[in-house]
Amino acid sequence: MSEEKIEYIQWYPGHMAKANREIKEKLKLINVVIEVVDARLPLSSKNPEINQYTWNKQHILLLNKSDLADPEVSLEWIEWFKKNTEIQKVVLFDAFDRRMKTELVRTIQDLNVKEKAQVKCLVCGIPNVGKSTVINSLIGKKKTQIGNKPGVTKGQQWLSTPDHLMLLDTPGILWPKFEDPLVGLHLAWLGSIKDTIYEKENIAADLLKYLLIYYPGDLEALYKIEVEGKNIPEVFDAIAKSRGLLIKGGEYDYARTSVLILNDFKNGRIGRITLERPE
Ligand SMILES: Nc1nc2c(ncn2[C@@H]2O[C@H](COP(=O)(O)OP(=O)(O)OP(=O)(O)O)[C@@H](O)[C@H]2O)c(=O)[nH]1
Ligand SMILES: [Mg+2]
Repeated sequence: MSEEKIEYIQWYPGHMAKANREIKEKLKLINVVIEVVDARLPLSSKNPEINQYTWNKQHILLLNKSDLADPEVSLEWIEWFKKNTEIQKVVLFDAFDRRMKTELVRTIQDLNVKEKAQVKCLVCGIPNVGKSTVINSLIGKKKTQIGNKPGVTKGQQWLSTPDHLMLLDTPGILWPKFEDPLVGLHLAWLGSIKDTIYEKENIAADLLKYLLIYYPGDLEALYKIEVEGKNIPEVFDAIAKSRGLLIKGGEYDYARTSVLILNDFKNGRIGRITLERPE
């Protein structure tokens, strides 16, 4: 296993361009744009093209999955977005927390929009950040399909909430080119990119590199290993050994170990982790 290999990922399938066009067609109806990003990588998971939707709307940025993110770094990000962007409301959110849901409804109702009786909100963002889960939370029922992989929502759908909000659920959209290769890597970690288009061992090794720098204690606790003084291939071996992931002949099974590490991150089992910090 090489420590140096960096994978260059691009993913912009045709259905995303179509979803983008369909959102643009609906914009005239929309009062509020609720842009959902993942609090663990709030800049990489923010689609720059969404600025085209928001310039003449009320704009709420939800840093969702905050329960999986490092709480201290999340507060730094909230301050950063408030200082460096024009976004009206920047909100730390956990789609499974009812108190946060109540606060979000109040935030939406307090916005300066004309049609107060039935505020129409576009819920948008990249794949797998929790858009449909946020909608279920606002409705208080499981009305939309969710799943921890990209592309679960296939088409637009209007849904109404008991608080008289109209919410438009939309498919996750990425943008045609990630200028910075790190963005593609980050989105693979989040499960926002189809996992058949990249080499899992490289992506998992890159993730380990960051975890070893910022959260070595969490790795040690989850996998019951010691990382002190170990390089990435050695940590990989230690995890495979600890979990008994071997192939015939007694060698470590890197393929299964990679999937294990990537799934543990995606599902928040490693700990509360933020892998991107404000400068
Ligand atoms: N821990 C945690 N998990 C969440 C949260 N919100 C959503 N999830 C999980 O994230 C995964 C993706 O959720 P979805 O709501 O399907 O994401 P989406 O953005 O609608 O995804 P697409 O429709 O594929 O674009 C699911 O496994 C959810 O259970 C949250 O606040 N915290
Ligand atoms: Mg969805």
